[in-house]
Amino acid sequence: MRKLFYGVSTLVIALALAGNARAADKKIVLGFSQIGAESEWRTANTKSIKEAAAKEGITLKFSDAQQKQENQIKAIRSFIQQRVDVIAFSPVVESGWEAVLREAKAAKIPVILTDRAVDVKDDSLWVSFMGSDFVEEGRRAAKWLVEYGPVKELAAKGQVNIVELQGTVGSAPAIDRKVGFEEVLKAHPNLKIIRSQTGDFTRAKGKEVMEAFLKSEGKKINVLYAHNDDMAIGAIQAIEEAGMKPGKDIVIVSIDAVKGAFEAMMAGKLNATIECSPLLGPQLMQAVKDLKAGKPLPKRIVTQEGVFPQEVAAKEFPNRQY
Ligand code: GYE
Repeated sequence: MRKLFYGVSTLVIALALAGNARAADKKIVLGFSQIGAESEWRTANTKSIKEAAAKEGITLKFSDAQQKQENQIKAIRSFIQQRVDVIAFSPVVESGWEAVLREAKAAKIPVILTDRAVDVKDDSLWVSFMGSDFVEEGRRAAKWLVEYGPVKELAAKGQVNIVELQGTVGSAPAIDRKVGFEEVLKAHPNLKIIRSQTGDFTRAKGKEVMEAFLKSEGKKINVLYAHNDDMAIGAIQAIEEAGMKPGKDIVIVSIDAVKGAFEAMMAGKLNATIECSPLLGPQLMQAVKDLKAGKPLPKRIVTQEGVFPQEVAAKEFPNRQY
């Protein structure tokens, strides 16, 4: 009897140990819903996330929503069904996430927001938001602009006409970059936004909308403020095709600081870019590991970034990672 008891208990202990070892070996599974591939920024962001997951040994289930919210919601539902350990996503727009986030919470799967914020009343529906301060980026663009020599000269003489290419309608960066920019302009009544329209963060749309601006406003346009570099690059093409000199006839400031912007600055066609780092992969993987280890995450993790005027482009270019 005693022998049998020891035998059984040894077996139980052995099984428990094996089970534990397997649990420790088990890789963390992260479901990530990406917006799409609309810009150089986004491509760099995807690369950063994939590389960081591979480096940390985290199993990444990656889904591309092709810039559609409905696809992101579908992807999140499928992550819930697959019972992933953590869900992370970059919400294409701010609103409309309550239902699916409640489903994730009910399934006890923590959600991390990367890059863009959501607008939900119940903050307990997500654990942490990591990404840039887009309002501050808008402010930085405007602050650079009001200090830029040629713009100062124009403003001393009269009205400076600005056209604005907005990002995706309803997205956090489009909303916030407009707010921050306008906030600074308030103290400079000679700088006026005369036209503002979305270019959906893409080169093609940026070009198309700039063509329309040029058609209706022509030589009146002094400044272009684009919510990302890709739209600025598209607009540069439109400006050249209209027989004007981008960076000279029209001063251009945009946001992201991707390589394409540095190339445009070195060619004298873009005047400044405000940095917005897409390299969120390493900090996302750290947060996922911390979560699984039971460590509390800060509710907000802000990315550190700078401003790059044309004068420093050639010197900075070799240091750029995206
Ligand atoms: O600026 C733009 C991209 O959400 C910060 O999305 C991101 C923005 C970025 O398409 O290029």
